[in-house]
Amino acid sequence: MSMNISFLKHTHLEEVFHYPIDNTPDHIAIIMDGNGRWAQKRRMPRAAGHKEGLSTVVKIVKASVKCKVKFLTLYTFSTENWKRPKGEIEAILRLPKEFLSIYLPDLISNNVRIEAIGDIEHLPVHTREAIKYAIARTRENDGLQLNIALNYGSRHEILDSMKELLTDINNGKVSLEELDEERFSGYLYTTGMKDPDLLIRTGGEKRLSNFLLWQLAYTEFWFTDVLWPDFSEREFLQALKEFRQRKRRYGGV
Ligand code: V0D
Repeated sequence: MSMNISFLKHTHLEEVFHYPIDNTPDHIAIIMDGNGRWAQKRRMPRAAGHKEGLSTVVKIVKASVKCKVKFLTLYTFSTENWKRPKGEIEAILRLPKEFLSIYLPDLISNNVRIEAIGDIEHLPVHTREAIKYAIARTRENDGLQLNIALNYGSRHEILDSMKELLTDINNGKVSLEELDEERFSGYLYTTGMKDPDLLIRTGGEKRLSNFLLWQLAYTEFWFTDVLWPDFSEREFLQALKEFRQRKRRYGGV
């Protein structure tokens, strides 16, 4: 296999860990919590925690490429996050450009496709443009699909879908008889994606926080107290291992 793995070559994880790809979840969703607390513990501004969290994103994207994960959905910014201090919001919304200006070439050469879920139209221009550019530049890629959930809220997504669906029903494009779960799923932001097989939440909380409520109906949940900036390939592979064990157990019944 001759793919350019330039941004992987400094990690020698393949020598340290065994990367089994059987029973690997096709779709992993992650709530990357604990960045602010990580910084506060170090008497640093919360924004420093988000920036450190960006390095973890790089590591986990690399590991996902290696494990042949098909979809990785990262909850980067929720609709509720607008309640935070202005300075912190501004720092967070600079991260896409910061990340992409360094890693977009590597993502392209690793066949990663970037998608956004959520309302990106109401973001600052520099944030929106960086993401739109990355989506356009990676549209033809068919490796890992990296879904960035930003300005995302699940109830809002469901209502949005409902409004579109009702419009189509009013116009006679869809009839009530035809409406089933599959058809409704097609109206969500995750159109065409398989539902997540595994949800990871770091930072110790055990709730969904308005993330993918419909899509997580049958998903395995894996929680850790580790704060997102401290989360590593090791924990990620541990989550995958436990996922495989759960699958094997169900398979045995
Ligand atoms: C902040 C910790 C990657 C959690 C991780 C909404 C919150 C760092 C991206 C990103 C953020 C990656 C690719 C891309 C666009 C964005 C990101 C935000 C915040 C802004 F195309 N991490 N990350 N975007 N955090």
